[in-house]
Amino acid sequence: MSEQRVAIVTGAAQGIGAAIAEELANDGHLVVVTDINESGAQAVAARIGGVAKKLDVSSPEQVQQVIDEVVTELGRIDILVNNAALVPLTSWENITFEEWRRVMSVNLDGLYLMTHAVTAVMGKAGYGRIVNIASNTFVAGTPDCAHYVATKGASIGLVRGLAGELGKLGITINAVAPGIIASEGVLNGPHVAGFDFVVPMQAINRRGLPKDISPAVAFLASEKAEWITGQTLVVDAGHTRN
Ligand code: 4PL
Repeated sequence: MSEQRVAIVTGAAQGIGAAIAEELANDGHLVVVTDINESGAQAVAARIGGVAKKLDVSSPEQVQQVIDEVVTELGRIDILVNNAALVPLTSWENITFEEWRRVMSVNLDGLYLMTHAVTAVMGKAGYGRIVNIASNTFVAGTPDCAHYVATKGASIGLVRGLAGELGKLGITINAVAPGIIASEGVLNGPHVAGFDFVVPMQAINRRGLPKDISPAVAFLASEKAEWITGQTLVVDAGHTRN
């Protein structure tokens, strides 16, 4: 049994997930770096002194396997950060039912599978911190990713709908909603064009970085945040304000 708190971060091989993994490690936690990209997860884990696990969060079998391994090997799970997601840019007329289903599978089924498996472990211990990475696209109504925006709204819905049940078990659940961030995923994809019109709308006019998001997540994942649950914290340099 690890004496450190054990944190699982999904989609942690790069971008916001990797920054969160590093921040949690700097806070003294033992971080399980999970990603569908196994070599990427291993590189992050080696850098921060964590443990890597290959994981596709849309697979019920893989999720149960990884949770069982973490409990067997480390003895506890204190923190879950649901970060893994597909982030396509597709106009509505071009979203096929296949693409819709794939986005729901990773972004929503993944939330259910990870959260359901982890709360069973946290509930027995009477302590837990869960943070969902949502997106300010749910606030802004960003076009050309309606399936993605729908899943990010649902991730906020899960936080609101589940907080009451989890509170009785000593578990908090909150969401952090970033704006556009210069992550590998954004920089190497079509969303990179969004900086041109989003940065001028921000109160702070530079491109956001993964390390601009991770402190908010680490706070909500800390013991100090005991009195905060069922909430969504928008972390977008003031792009959206409501
Ligand atoms: C404002 O979550 O919040 C692009 C890509 N632009 O994924 C996002 C904004 C993207 C966003 C996001």
